[in-house]
Amino acid sequence: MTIKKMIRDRQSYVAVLAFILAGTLGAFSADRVQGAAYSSHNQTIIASDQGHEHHHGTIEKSKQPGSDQAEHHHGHHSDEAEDRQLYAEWSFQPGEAVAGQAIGIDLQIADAEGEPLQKFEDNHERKLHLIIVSEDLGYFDHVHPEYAGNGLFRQYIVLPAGGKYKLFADFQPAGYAHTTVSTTLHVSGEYTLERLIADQERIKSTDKAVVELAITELAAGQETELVFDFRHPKTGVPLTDLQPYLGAIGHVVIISEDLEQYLHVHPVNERGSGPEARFVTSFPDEGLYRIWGQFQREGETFIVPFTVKVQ
Ligand SMILES: [Cu+2]
Repeated sequence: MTIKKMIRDRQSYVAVLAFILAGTLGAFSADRVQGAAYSSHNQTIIASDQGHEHHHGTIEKSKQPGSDQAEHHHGHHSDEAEDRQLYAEWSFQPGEAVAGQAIGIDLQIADAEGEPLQKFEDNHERKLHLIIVSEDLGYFDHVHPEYAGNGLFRQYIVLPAGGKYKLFADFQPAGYAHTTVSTTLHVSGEYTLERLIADQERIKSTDKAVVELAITELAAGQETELVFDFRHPKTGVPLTDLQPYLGAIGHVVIISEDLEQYLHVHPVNERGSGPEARFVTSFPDEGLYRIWGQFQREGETFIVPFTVKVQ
């Protein structure tokens, strides 16, 4: 298991990380991370996995430039699934990101020899999914960078406050396994950190639905079922008019409090319209996790966040 890192150079702030998931078809996927040694500023990592809904992310601990330190945990067994290395390089413009101002994100993906990968499979109607969260998991965004060709994905974002943000990109180059890479972005500007606290009641209201989340088992390493139940926000009547969002009834992203674990989970039955949506996953370790369910109704998507404690 290894690491990751972050590097700063004169113009751009480049950080990279990656890891490998060697999954199995079972409920749990094993993952494995490999760090790449860096030299100057073009960094990278590797990744590949055969897992489907279970993506265990990893990230770097940022240290002083030059101090390579990273860590990863986790990795139960695994059939040694075929690992194909790839390199992912993040860069940000301007080099110093500022809250309230546009930040350009480039993610360049290349093969082990550094040749840009050209073709990416669609996964839920998109080639690449980019999730951005603040350090305290209070901020969440899910965007789909434009594919500019030649292995380059681009996205502009504006972040509301300063602080540390974690970015996770998941994608599948043709001929490779599904891969997740991540990095940390430091943004100048004021911010406050909220303490993450497990919900007492797993029920959230939005103007599209009142959503209740039932979880079968909150134990690390166990198969866990997440069942979202949708009611009309005014009448309380069970909703059956949920609409597909990116080809499925909903999408769930789960991130651990320490920002090390990233799970992107798709529904057991993609075609439903309510009043329930079921997802199966496995929390890799104990601790607090934030769960964001993304759904669509009346032509608009809505997000419901929950915080749970896994024993
Ligand atoms: Cu997405």
